[in-house]
Amino acid sequence: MKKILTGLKPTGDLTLGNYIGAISQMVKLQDEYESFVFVADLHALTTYQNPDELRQRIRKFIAMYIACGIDPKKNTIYIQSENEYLGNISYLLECSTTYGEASRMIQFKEKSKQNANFSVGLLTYPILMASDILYCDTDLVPVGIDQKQHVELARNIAERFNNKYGYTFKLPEPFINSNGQKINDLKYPDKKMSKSEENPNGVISLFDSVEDVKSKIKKATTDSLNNIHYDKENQPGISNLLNIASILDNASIEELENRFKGKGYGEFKSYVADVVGNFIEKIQAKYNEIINSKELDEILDAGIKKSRELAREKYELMKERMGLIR
Ligand code: ATP
Ligand code: LTN
Repeated sequence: MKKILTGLKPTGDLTLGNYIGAISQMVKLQDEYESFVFVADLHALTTYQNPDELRQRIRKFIAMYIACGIDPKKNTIYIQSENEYLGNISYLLECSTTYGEASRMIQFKEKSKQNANFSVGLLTYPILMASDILYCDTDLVPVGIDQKQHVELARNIAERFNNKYGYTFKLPEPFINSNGQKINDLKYPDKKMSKSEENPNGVISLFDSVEDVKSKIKKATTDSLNNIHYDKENQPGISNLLNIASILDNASIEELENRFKGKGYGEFKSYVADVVGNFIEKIQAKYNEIINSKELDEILDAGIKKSRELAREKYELMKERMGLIR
């Protein structure tokens, strides 16, 4: 059976963008693939995280994954930092990655510009991500479009390692949701909806109250064309809302355009607010059932056991291939 894997970093509360870009794709594919989902807590540390908040957020992530439909019976669910082999694998992969390659990553270029005191971890971040992907022979990596370049780097590193040392890694591929690709901020619809965004008005957190969600959608930035039409260039706000509703309500964009032909933005926004509100209500009910359950720890124990075994095997193989044996 082929394998899929994805991780999300606990730098803030999970957003609707995270759900659409990564989590919902895993839910869709979990019946056909052997699936791995984790909390990328090591990746969160490239910027300072308050330790108490981080600890709580990690558990919330796991419970929310399950509430969103990630089935613990079909997925290996774990916390990245509990697998100590990943850091070791990462160092060995760093030695097969050039500085030029790492510093050309778009995310590194953007984030290093935002903060002159960026950590070295920001540069090596995609190589740790390559370890996450390569240690268990992942075939497909469901991610949002912003992570595509990192998955491609993982593939290049794997290929180079295989050429130097003999076949060790399967070559992974990114899997991008062709429909939504990227959910944008409701206030600034040219910008990605992001969990570490400081202004909460344009971001739908999966933990927002239903009232807040509806109010944010009703206040979303639109345009003055008064036409419910998918046109990312000229109508980015309306296109974003069409994307969101289309995915959550399982309707095509064309279907929605036809349904709201000649209708006003107020009516359309009310519809989108109901769709998202119902979704949030449903997942939060499930989340509240599991967040304090013992079952959550059992799931994590089983998940990390399997993940560590696979990582240990791959680490030993890498060492052998590289001459790190007695
Ligand atoms: P940060 O604000 O800290 O950069 P983020 O909200 O961008 O966080 P990540 O943890 O970097 O989230 O991303 C987790 C997954 O969710 C990745 O696969 C990413 O591509 C996807 N994702 C994040 N935001 C969006 C979005 N707005 N639309 C679609 N996919 C998204
Ligand atoms: N960098 C990713 C999180 C992440 C990831 C991974 C995603 C870490 N390791 C492996 C897919 C596969 C992000 O979304 N910011």
